[in-house]
Order: sequence, then structure tokens, then C-alpha cells
Amino acid sequence: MPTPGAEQVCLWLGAVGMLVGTLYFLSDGRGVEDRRRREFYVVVVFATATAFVNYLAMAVGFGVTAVELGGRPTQVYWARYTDWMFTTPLLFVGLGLLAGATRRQLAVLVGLDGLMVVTGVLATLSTATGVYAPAGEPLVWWAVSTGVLLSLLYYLFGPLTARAAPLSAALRSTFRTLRNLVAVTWLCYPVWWLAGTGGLGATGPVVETAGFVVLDLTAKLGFGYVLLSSDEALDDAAAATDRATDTGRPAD
Ligand code: RET
Repeated sequence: MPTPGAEQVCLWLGAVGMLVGTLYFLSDGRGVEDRRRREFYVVVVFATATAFVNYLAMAVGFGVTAVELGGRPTQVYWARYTDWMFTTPLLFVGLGLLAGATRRQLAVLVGLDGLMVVTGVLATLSTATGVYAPAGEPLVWWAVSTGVLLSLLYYLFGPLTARAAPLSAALRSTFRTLRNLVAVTWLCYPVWWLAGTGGLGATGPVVETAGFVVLDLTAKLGFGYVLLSSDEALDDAAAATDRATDTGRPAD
């Protein structure tokens, strides 16, 4: 049986980490005047602030609910998914803005991302309810969700990288760093989920929660830090958007 104390400590660390990150990015963005540069701050601050709220909900016990798993009561952290549902598309919007993505490309990224999280919820809930779930059903949803994640990464490395190709060297370098950070951290999620309580059960709830906290902090704060501290890349992104607007470069 997990010690609820240890899990809560992890969740509080997640909440505090996201709060500190939010405050840091807020204060960092205070003097930023450029309208387009500010968009990046808005995206990152909303992502970390939303994560803070969801972590707080989980830490105080509101973001977790008990459901039956094969007749056994199991706790499901629903706030983990409301966090991902809203914040993971935001990270893609940030990446898309940086690469000068078209509206259609942004829609594809956000749409695939939503599908990945929703099918991830199904993987978790089909485990949890056990009503319509023969033993394999959670794994089927897991596979669907992972397939969507892979197609998302394919899109990131294909069309979005191509879109960023004509942009400045500084911008491309920041884009590449962020893209690779996303690829590495995001691929850990399905593996961690599979190892955890909803999958093979190789890790218990405490280790599972601790791992997701580390992943979430890296994927959000690391992403925000790399993005917002790349001054030259942000300036170039702002200039590229201005040029696109002036010259009628297709917006979608
Ligand atoms: C689940 C389980 C089912 C299979 C897959 C998953 C992927 C989740 C991901 C979450 C990313 C979250 C981030 C949060 C930032 O704070 C739902 C775990 C593929 C990729 C980046």
C-alpha cells in the first residue's frame, strides 16, 4: 500500500515547482514590450499556471478520485489529465509560433495532442472501471494514444521542421532544442504510464507520481526556460511574423 504522505509530498513539490516557475516567467516577462514576444510569455505562463492549479488540486486531495479497478478501489488522478489537456496544446502553440507555423499546422498539432490525451484518459479509465474492459482494453487505448503521439512527433520533425527551415540560425537552433526536448520527455510518458499502476504495475503509486512530477517539471519549466531565454530567437520570430504579415506570407 502506498504511503499517502510520500505521494502528497511529490504533488506539493510539483505545485511549488510550477508556482515558482510561473512567478519566474511572469517577472521575466514584465519589461517585454513587443506584442509578439509577449505571446510567448502568455503561452508559457498559462501552461505553468494551469499546471500549478492542477497540482494544487491533487496535493490537497481534490484532484484525485476513487474508482473500482477489477472490484478494487483505486485512486485516479483526474487533474493530471485536465492539466495535460490544456497545457500540452499550449506547448505546441509556443513551438508553432516559433516555427512560424500556419494555422492549419497549429490545428493539426493541437488536434492530435487532444486526441492523445483523450485516448490516454480512456486507457486510465478503462483500467479503473473494469466494466467494459477485458484485460487488454487499457493496453489498446494506450497503443492508440502512443500511436497518436508518434504521429505528432512525425509532424513535428517533418512539416514543422520544414516550416522553420528558412528562418534564422538562432531561431532554428532554439526550435531544434525545444523539438528534441519535447521528443525525449514526451516519449517517457507512455513508458512511465505502462510501467505504472494502470499498466504493468512494475512501479507503485508513489514512484509513479514522483516520475510524472519530474517529467512535468522538465517538460514545462525546461521548455519555458529554453524558449523564453532565447532572446535572439524570439526577436527573429517576432520579425518573421511581422514580415509574413507585411508580405502576405500565407497564414494558413
Ligand atoms: C499517456 C498514457 C497513454 C499513452 C500516452 C500518454 C502520453 C502522455 C503525454 C503527456 C505529456 C505531458 C506533458 C506535460 C507537461 O507538463 C496519457 C501517459 C502516449 C505525452 C508534456
